[in-house]
Amino acid sequence: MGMNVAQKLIRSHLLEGEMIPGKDIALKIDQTLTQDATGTMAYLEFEAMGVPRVRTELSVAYIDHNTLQTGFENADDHRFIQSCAKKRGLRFSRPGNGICHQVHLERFGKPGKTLIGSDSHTPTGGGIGMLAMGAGGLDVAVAMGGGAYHITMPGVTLVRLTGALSPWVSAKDVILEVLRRLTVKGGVGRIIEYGGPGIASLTVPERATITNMGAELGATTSVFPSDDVTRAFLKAQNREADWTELLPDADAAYDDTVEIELSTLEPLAACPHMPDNIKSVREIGPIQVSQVCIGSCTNSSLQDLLKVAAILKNKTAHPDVSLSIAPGSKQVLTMLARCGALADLISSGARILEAACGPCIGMGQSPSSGGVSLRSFNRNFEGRSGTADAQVYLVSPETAAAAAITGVFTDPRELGDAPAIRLPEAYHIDDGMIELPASPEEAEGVEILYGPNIKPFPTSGPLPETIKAKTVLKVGDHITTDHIMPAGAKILPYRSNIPYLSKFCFAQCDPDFAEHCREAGRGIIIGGANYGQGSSREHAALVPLYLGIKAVVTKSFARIHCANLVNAGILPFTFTDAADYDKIDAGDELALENIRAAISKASPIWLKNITKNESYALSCELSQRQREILLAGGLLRFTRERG
Ligand code: MIC
Ligand code: SF4
Repeated sequence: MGMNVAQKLIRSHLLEGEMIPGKDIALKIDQTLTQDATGTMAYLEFEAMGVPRVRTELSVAYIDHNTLQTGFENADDHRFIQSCAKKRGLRFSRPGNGICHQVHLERFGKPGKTLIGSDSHTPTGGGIGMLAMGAGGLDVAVAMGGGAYHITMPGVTLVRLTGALSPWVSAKDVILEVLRRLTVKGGVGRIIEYGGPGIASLTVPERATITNMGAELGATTSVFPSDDVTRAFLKAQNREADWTELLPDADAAYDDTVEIELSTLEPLAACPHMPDNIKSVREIGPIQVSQVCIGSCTNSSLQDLLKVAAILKNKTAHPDVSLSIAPGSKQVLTMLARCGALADLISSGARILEAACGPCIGMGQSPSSGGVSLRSFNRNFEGRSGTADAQVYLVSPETAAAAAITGVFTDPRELGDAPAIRLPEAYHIDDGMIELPASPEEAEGVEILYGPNIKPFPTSGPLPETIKAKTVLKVGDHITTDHIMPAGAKILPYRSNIPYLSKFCFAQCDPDFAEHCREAGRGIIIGGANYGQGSSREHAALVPLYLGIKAVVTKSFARIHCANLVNAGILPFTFTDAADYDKIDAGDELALENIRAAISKASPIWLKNITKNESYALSCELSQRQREILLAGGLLRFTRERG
């Protein structure tokens, strides 16, 4: 039987395992990327591994998240990452050069290659036929050292596109429609592959919007074939030599199929506070808007911002709307400036931000109290914007720009003719902000520059025989990593200072969580379904580890967070019978007995509730390697022991 694109990418990188959905597989990783909010930890871990130089085809360290410098911390972290990159053989994308996913797509991504990145939106690279996946910092550090990346072989869902988008309807509306149908956990254990005659009408930036926000489905990744559209994009980036064709076989099979006729789509929005809470803009009606933010790795391409500039041309943002625009990269910003579109944006009153993540991660532009903010971003989790009671809607750049003019939610189709945008035959190429590493000889003399904000990170010891601990927290379904370890301008500067970060752990769910953990000495967390969705930040595992969390027992986990827990040495179990979740209360004394033996022999595991004198069967869907990692006390110890 023929193969689909996802299977071809996996087959060509398979180091261990069988390509049977659900089985553990090990993949060779060609490229890695990090950003600064997760990168400091990834490089500290890489240093702890003692590997002198990266062993990938290409590794890039980007600075794009922590760009607001209200103290020395972020600047010190940038300098630390820059010195690591220089010494260890990575390219360094300087602050101002753009958002990692946008720049990687423009300048480095290659069809047919594998990429892992310490950021959950790494699947953006799937827009040009890469197998690009988000991972925890330690997994990226291991891959930089030449190690394999271990995942569960996913099933492959085909999203078959037919027809073409109507005017004013865009790629963002396609992924919002997929989210509406599949929900934020519908992609778990799957790769979402796009195909069908409709894909020919989608440009690479449009495809990248779709694969980028596929992260919100919980999918392992999303991918488009590499075809003539991909070739044209790479040619315009002066990289035609990087193109290879990658198409599904004519008789390729898929585990399931979703059909979308593009012409039937209309402008959509993800309503507060989940990316799958989808309504049509029409249905939402003309509610008042106080802020519009355009940008983020989902919608900050030249194509997006040319459209926005055309919509805003000769208009002024509504007096009640604060409009900000963050271009995705220096390339995008330079080209907007050269063609005059930047002047149109500036004259409209848009507050032009640097080419970085900015408001998407709460680095500034927090909305007013209770404010309605329309954003072209990918996540609208409660509080993520920095304003606890803000109402954040995720929309296309077109819908965002329409509201910026009218001051209310507006279906952009009411604005008349849609702007006609032509993509350039050739992008402006200037890689001057990418610093090359030192040669192996020169590298010896390069010093790694640690700032005073960099503190040692916690590690766990070998797994004990028995764990007795209190339920220090019980939470419901869909807990995101933003709940576990919030981000934002005030906290992000401490991503290399776990003791300080620990004060904010779970603050939204229980403001005294850190205090309770300290009093209890050690603890177990009880969670609902899809626990740990969202970001790849391993801080959501390292901080709980620091606070003494030994196990997390849930109805189900999000993929990357579950792997991060194992890497940190925290036990991730699920209830065999989800109804047992209801039987445990916060404060209950729990015990896991003979747990070492159970993990090593893969024998049944029971959670004893000492307070209630009950026991519950637990499931442990871990690979043999993950069991060994847990026995060793985390991936770092495991890697050191195995060399
Ligand atoms: C995000 O969008 O939540 C982030 C910030 O990019 C994270 C990474 C991080 O927490 O640093 C992600 O998506 O992985
Ligand atoms: Fe940056 Fe936002 Fe993209 Fe995360 S989702 S990488 S914070 S732009």
